[in-house]
Amino acid sequence: MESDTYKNIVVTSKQASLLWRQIPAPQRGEIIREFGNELRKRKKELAHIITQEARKITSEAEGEVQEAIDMCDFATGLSRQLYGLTMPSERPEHRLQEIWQPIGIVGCITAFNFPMAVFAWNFCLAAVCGNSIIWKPSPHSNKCADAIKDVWDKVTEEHKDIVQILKGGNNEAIALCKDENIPLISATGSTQMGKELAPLVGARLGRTLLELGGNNAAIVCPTADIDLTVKGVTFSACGTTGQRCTSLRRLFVHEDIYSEFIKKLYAYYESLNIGDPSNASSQLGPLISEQSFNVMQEIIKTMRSKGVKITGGERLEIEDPSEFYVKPAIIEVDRIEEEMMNETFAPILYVKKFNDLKEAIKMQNEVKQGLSSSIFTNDLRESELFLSSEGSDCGIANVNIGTSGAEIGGAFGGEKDTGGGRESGSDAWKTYMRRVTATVNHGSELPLAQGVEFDES
Ligand code: UN1
Repeated sequence: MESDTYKNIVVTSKQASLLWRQIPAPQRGEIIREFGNELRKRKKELAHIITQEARKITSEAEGEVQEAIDMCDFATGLSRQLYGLTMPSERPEHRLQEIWQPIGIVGCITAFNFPMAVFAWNFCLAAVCGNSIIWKPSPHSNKCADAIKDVWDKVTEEHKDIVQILKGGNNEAIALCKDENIPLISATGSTQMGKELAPLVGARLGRTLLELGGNNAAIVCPTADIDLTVKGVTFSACGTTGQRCTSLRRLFVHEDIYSEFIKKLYAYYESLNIGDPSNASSQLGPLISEQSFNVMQEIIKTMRSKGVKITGGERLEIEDPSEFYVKPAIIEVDRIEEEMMNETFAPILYVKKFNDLKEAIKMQNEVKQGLSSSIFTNDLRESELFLSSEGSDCGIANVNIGTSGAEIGGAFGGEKDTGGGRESGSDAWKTYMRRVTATVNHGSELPLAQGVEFDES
């Protein structure tokens, strides 16, 4: 894609990054702090836009803006902590150290389901590290992107251009991925999308940070607190109408507690309020599109033909007839079905019995994706096994909470088909910088490393 608009965006972003990177990091942090303060002031207004466009319930939409605010606070703190290590040099009067430098432009591709927070994960780190960002939001969340851009522009006239928005679809994503001006592409979306985009970036030896599909599982052990587990499971399976990459898709329940647990799970599902997401009592809004609904129905149809027990899954015409509200589905299976191996971006929860924890962990890990996982237990040995090298193979492993709803302080991302990237907290910032290893000789001799002799005279 070589349109003038695209070229302009890249040129503007590049120029903006050259100015921005000269600002000392703590001062960049100050500007990000102001961005966070402005988001705080406009939290309800921004959440409302999320609810209107992405159809998230009010509380989750506000939580999403909060996630962006938290990222600003995190980046402000980080602005004084972009530490480089100093290592002892083997040579006298030499210093060996790492210096972290900005990389330039970060290309950021985000999905509809976290239209502000995932941008904030990337932008706050990119910006505190001294980079600019070109953001391609999902076509389903352009208004959210405009609203965020508006907040940023109000915070800084001088550096407003470090945020550029590139609206569009596949072509725009492909253009970013192929563009040698963009050293890092951070992309959130399906595994299929990642597999299409990553080779384009790889072909020019660019860097990718991929946060792709999940197929998250939870294991419920005999000592689990059943009421807590039912709530944790339901929030993870039904929150955001099952449209989080961290949504719970598969549940393995120990046979000793299976019947008590499943009864309570059905009862809790029955009590859920499904309806207009701007209504304070709603817990599930509609699916994002008719296409999502159709995909969900296809899976349910296939599972029905297999004769398994399915509860829910049907459409509810409770509001605007153009929207797709569904009853979240529970599908009880006796064996691992092929459909469970794939991520369906809708509220479908497969439930299966187990009798041996190692077997449950094996089933949990036996999918291609590796994003999030949970165990519900009060047995220390079980939770420690789950967190050990023999346990969950995911990037996120939780004990006694569900698979979704991570805080920003930890690094976020997963293994295998999830793409291996890490965003948000911990040391994820390092992906947004280039590492310079510097050896400084402050003596008057030139000793060579490894004792090499070259010039004897
Ligand atoms: C996503 O669905 O892409 O952990 C991100 C969570 C949220 C982020 C989800 N904090 O569920």
